[in-house]
Amino acid sequence: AAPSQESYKADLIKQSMSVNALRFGSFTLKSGRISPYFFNAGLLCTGPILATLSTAYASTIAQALKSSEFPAFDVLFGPAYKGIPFASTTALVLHTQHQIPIGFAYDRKEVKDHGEGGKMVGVPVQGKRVVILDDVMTSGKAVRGAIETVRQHGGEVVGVVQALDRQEVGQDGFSSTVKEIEGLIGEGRVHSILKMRDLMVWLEQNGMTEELANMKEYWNQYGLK
Ligand code: OMP
Repeated sequence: AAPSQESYKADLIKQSMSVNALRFGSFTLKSGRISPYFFNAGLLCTGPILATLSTAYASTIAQALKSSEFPAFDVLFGPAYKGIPFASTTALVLHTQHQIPIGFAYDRKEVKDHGEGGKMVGVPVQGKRVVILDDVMTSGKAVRGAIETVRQHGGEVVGVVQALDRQEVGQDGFSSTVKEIEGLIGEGRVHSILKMRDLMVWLEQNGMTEELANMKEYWNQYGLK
């Protein structure tokens, strides 16, 4: 049976910290904001961590299907590069733990002009319902690119699942990135394994008071109102 939500969230936080994929300190983001934490999914690269992460992605997707927030879909799309291994292992876990049979696909950053050619690899998305698997969303720039790629190849994007939702307001200081993306693909169609709030709960439960204080300060400035 699939593990409960709370256990896979705590497992993912602990294991991410153990390989420095989740760090607390001071980091400058793409947006220029100075963040007290940073999540680098590119370091989630051991067998045990892939097992935890894919189980968590698969459980998040299975719940979204169960609640009907995601419709039944055909293809899981993992944008290059970080999305590629995660989409493949998540497709595997959806099959082994949830009996949900889906294909997976990914794109190339460089278009191939020989051999089979093209930008897409894996199960064709043409005429298919597609869920995009993402790592972190801040301004939504990366995920907007992935939505565009799937649409250009004739697929319908029916969901986005991300590892971490930073729950930040956009550059205008009001809008939420998740709401903006849901404006493109439908309400309730963006789900995440972890939210910034989950990290704060974990810090509190584990007595990391200084890190928690910095997180609260950042939340007051850039968190969803
Ligand atoms: P957007 O494209 O602005 O949504 O930002 C997502 C990207 O920001 C990720 O793909 C990373 O390149 C980077 N990022 C992280 O990986 N982890 C973080 O905790 C924060 C960021 C970021 O720079 O905002």
